[in-house]
Amino acid sequence: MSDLSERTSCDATIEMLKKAAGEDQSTAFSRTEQMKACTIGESGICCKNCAMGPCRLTPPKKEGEPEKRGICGATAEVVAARNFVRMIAGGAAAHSDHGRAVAETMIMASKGETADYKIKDRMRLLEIAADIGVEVGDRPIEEIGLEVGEKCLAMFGNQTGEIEFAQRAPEPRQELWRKLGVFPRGIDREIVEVLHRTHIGVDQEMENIMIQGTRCALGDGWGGSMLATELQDVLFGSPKAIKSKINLGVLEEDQVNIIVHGHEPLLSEMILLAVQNPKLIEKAKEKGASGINISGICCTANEILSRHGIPIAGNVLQQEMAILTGAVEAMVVDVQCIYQAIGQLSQCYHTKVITTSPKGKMPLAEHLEFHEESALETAEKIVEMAIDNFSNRGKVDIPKDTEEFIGGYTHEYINYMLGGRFRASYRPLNDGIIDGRIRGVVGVVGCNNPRVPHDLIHQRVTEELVANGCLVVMTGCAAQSVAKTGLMSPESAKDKCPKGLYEICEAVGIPPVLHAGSCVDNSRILMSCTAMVKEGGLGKDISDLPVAGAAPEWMSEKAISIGHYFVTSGVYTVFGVKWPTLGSQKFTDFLFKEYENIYGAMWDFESDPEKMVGKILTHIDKKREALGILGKRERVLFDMAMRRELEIE
Ligand code: SF4
Ligand code: MSK
Repeated sequence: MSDLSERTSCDATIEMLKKAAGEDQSTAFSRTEQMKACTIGESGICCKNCAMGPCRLTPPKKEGEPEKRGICGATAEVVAARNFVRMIAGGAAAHSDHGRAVAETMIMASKGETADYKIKDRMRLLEIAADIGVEVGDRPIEEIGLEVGEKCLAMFGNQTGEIEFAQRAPEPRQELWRKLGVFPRGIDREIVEVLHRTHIGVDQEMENIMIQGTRCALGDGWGGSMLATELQDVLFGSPKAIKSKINLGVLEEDQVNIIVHGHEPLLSEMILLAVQNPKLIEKAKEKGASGINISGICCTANEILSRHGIPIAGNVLQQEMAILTGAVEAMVVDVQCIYQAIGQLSQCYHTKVITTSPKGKMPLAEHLEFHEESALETAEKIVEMAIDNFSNRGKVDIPKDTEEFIGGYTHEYINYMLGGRFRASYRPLNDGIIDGRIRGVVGVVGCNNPRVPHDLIHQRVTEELVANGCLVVMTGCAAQSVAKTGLMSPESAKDKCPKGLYEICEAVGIPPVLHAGSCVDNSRILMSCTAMVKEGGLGKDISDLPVAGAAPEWMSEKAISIGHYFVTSGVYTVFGVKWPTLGSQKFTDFLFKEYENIYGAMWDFESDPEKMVGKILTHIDKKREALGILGKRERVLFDMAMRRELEIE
């Protein structure tokens, strides 16, 4: 493989990549070098929606040459739009099906059909009930929980009307969605309609295709993802700022190591309970281990971090690295972002990969199906399997690297931190933005992608945003990349921020980069933007705020869905790595330029991290100027020297 320091900024990952090379194992990093991306496919102009194709609509090579059309006559912009909205539908389906599982569990818990799940955060439930029109009165909590659960489940199947959670958005945004005909009706309906409209011979106008793409994405952000986040808070407790640590060094050499990986906390919460069972701890000791150690990968990690402070072993590109340590007895997976490669890799080490969802099986893994009625029992069986596997360990190589950080910043918790318990309010944040101490707020989210240096792009973008006075809110694997830098510790504010941002961080006791949770928790960022608008002084709609979104290392369809609901909710959003519509200039211009006239926000693409920050700051300053709060300010260019000795202005 090429120089490993150019592939990742994570030393633990480099150590494991060297081990993989020495033991002749392939990883996503090495396979990336062998698999060249198809340039026509990656630019969005290959259509395989029917068996007359695939049709590859490459642009004309010479001026005057006619544009290529598909066999059905489809133009490049229509093919690019169809492919793009199918990505949105894939992402929305993944997030929303996760939400459906949580709603179903909530109903079961409220009916007493499962002893393992209970309503944990009553206050949160009452707030949600009020928001979606469920009467509270003096009804028993389970009755309220049941009605809230049923109403949330109905949001999937509604054929008409409006998804209630979307009615939380600022009024002008809702009015715009109604005027444009993009207000989401039912989560499932919008996904199905994307698939229908993009079938051969249906919707042949890019603008109209995007109406449905937008309705589908909004059904994710303000529907499926939002209800997943909200009901998880009710069932497992709302996150609060909590200290933890990250990287492969969280694995323990003398303990049974269990990694939970995937997305839904329904499973990982039960594994957490199971590892506390004294009988199982005793059994682990009988097998020669000193205890049982649990850690997470990907968004499952973010879920149990935010609520319990459980350490994170790594992000999506580290799932193979964890197995390569030889120290993982079981990697327990459910859905999304689980590489099929870990089944194969586990055959060469002792790790048991255990699939648990009927929706996600894998060759060379053991399948132990997880059902809500017997959740804890299954979790205990899984823990026992891991304990039994401890004696099968071979050589163990655990990298030493770990970094401490603080996670658990929800929209509600930020509100509380800013204003205090009895006067929770976004006022200090809005005032900080108005008086220029905070330049703007940026949500940096999304995955890792081995096509770009792992972690490094996230870290560069975030460091420079902070150095330029922006408060950064992060989710997903992006948050895990930056947790490794120390920027998620309050102490970092002194060395990394300009004076104004530092003063606010210090007064409130927050780091300049806030870990806000998992991919579905991007809905928390929508609620934070809404709260900023409602607090006043920064315009009337989300599109007036000096805020932006970015996904510098994205790879999944979910990221496209997230980006699209950010943009159409009014947040300028820029993606890195590659952009999946570049084969059609017309469609790309529609998203990158025309969207600003329609939604007050647009998509953008920039693979260079420094230029990405430049675009974000330009956008934020444009919004500040429109609000009449633009102070003169030079951009801090974040070079290597600065990285070494950034001082307070
Ligand atoms: Fe080709 Fe049209 Fe079929 Fe797509 S739908 S594969 S463009 S013929
Ligand atoms: S896990 S969707 S790689 S963020 Fe949510 Fe990470 Fe992206 Fe999966």
